Amino acid sequence: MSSVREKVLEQYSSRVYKNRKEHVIAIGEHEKDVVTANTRAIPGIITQRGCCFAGCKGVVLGPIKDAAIIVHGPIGCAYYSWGTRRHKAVADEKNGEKADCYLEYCFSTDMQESDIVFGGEKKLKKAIEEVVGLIHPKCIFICSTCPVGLIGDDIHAVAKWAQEEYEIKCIAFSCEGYKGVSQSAGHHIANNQLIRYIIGTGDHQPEKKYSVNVLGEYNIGGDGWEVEKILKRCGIEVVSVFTGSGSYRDIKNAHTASLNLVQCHRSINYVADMMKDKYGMDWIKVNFIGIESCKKSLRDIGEYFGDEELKARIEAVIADEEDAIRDEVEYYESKLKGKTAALYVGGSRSHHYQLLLKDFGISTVLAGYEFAHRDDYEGREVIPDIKPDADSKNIESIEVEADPKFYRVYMTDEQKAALEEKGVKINYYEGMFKGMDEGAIICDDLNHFETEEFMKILKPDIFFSGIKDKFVAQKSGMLSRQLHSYDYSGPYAGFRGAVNFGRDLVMGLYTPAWSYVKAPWKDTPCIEGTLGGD
Ligand code: CFM
Ligand code: HCA
Repeated sequence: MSSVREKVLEQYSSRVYKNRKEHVIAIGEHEKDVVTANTRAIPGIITQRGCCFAGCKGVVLGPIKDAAIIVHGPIGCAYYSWGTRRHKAVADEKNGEKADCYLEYCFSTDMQESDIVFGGEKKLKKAIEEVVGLIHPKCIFICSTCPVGLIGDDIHAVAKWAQEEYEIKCIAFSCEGYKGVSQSAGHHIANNQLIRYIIGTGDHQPEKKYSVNVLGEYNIGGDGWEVEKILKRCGIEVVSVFTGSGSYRDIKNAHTASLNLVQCHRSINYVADMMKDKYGMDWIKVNFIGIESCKKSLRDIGEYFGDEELKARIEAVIADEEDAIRDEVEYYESKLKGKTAALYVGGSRSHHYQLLLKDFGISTVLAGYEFAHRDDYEGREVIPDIKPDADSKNIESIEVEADPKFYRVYMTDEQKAALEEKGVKINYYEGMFKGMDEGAIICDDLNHFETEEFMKILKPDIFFSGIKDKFVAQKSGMLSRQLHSYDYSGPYAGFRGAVNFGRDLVMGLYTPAWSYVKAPWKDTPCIEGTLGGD
C-alpha cells in the first residue's frame, strides 16, 4: 500500500510530481530526512506564500513603532500591510527618551498610472514633506513595491535628500514584491539596512549586569510583552526587541547588550550573524512558546552567563510561574491529551508550536512552513568562535554549505563530538525534524490541493494555519486556529500564554459549532433563477 505521502503526490502530473516530491517527506520513510525549501513555487499552484514587500515592510519593519513607514506604491500594498498582523505596540519612555507609536497611521504615495509613466520620485518627496509636517518623526522608512522597481525610481537618493533636508534618519528599502521567492527575501533586505544604518548609532549603555536583545519577537497578540516581563523578573535587562513594540530609539543601542536571543531564526538570523561579525556578540536560539521550551530557554541564558546567582533567580522565577499555572494546565491537558494537529505557518511557528502542543499531550501529524529554508527543518550548528572559511584548519572535516554564510555548518555527530572535545562551544538551532514522530508528514510550501488531500487522509482534530488556508478546514467542521494572528486572542508566549492557548483549544474543540452546520446544497439543489429576463 502506498504511504500517505505517496497517496497525495501520485495524483500529480509527472512534472509537478517531480517538483513536489522533494518538498514533502514522511519522517523515517527515507534514507535521510532532507527537504527542498526556499525555491520558487510552481506557477499557477495555490501557494499560501506572501511577497518580499510583505516580509520587509509588513514583518520586520512594520512593528517599529517610532518610524514612519511610507509605502511607495499603489494604495493596496499599503492598506493590506497595515494593521492586519496584530503586532501590538504602545508609545513609551525609556532612559528619558520618548518613542512615539505611529502604528495607527498608514502612509503611502498612492501611486497612479501617471506616476508610473513620468516617475514617482517627486510624489515621494512630497509624501515625506507631508509626514514630517504632520508628525515630526525622528525616523522615516521608505518601502518599495513592485512598480517602483520596474520604473526605476531612485528611493535611496530620495532618502539621502530627506536626511539632509529635514535632519532626520531616512532609510530606503528596495523590497519590491517580486524579489526572491517569498517573504524571506524581504526579511533579509530589512535586516541588512538595520545593521547598516541603525544598529550601533546610539550610545546608551545598559544599566544591569546582564542585558540582551530579543531578536525575531514581533509581539503578536502581546507575546513580546510576556517575554520581556519574564526576563525582567529574572533580572535581565532587555535593551531592544527586533521588532515587536520595538523602536528606532532602542535598536540604535542594540550593540551595547551582552547577548542576542533569537526567537524567530528565519526572519532575523541575518542580524544575529552580522552582529556577531561586527561586534563579536554571541547569539543563542531561544523559544518562549511552550512551557518546557520557556524553561529550557531561561536555563540556557543562565548557563550562557554562567552566574550562580542569576541561575538561582531564574530557577525561582520558573518555580513561581509554574506554580501559578499548574492547575489550569493540568485541567486543559486532561481535555486535550491524545488529540492530533496539523500545523502550517510561515517560517518558525510550525516548529515552536509543536513543542507547546506536546506540553498538552497533542501530537503533530503534519507540519510545514511557507517559506523557511533548509536549516529551519534540518537544524543548524552555530560555532561562536570559528568562521569556517577563516579558520578552516580546525574544522577541516566539516562540510560547509555551498553558499557559505559565516558559522553555517552541518556536522556529523562525530565531528561535533571532536569539536566539543577541543573545548569549542557549539550552539544548536534545532530544526523542525528533531522531535517529530515517525511517519509524520513534513510539507514545504503546502498548497491548497495538498492541504485538502492530507486533511482527508490524516483527519487531524485541529488545523493551525493562517487566514488564507483556514476556511478549508473550518468548512469541513474541523477546528481551525490561526497561528499568525491567534484569531485575535493571545498572548500565547511564556507560561501564562500557554494557559491562554490551552483555554482557546479546549473552547474550540468542545464547542464544535462548525461540524453541526451542513451546507444547504448538500441536501437540496439550490440553484434558482429564471432564464430570459424576469
Ligand atoms: Fe518568524 Fe513571525 Fe514566523 Fe515570520 Fe510571518 Fe508572523 Fe509567521 Mo505570519 S517572523 S517566520 S514572516 S514567526 S508574519 S510573526 S506569523 S508567517 S511563522
Ligand atoms: C504575511 C503576514 C502574515 C499573514 C497571515 C495569514 C501574518 O505573511 O505577509 O496569512 O493569515 O502573520 O500576518 O504571515
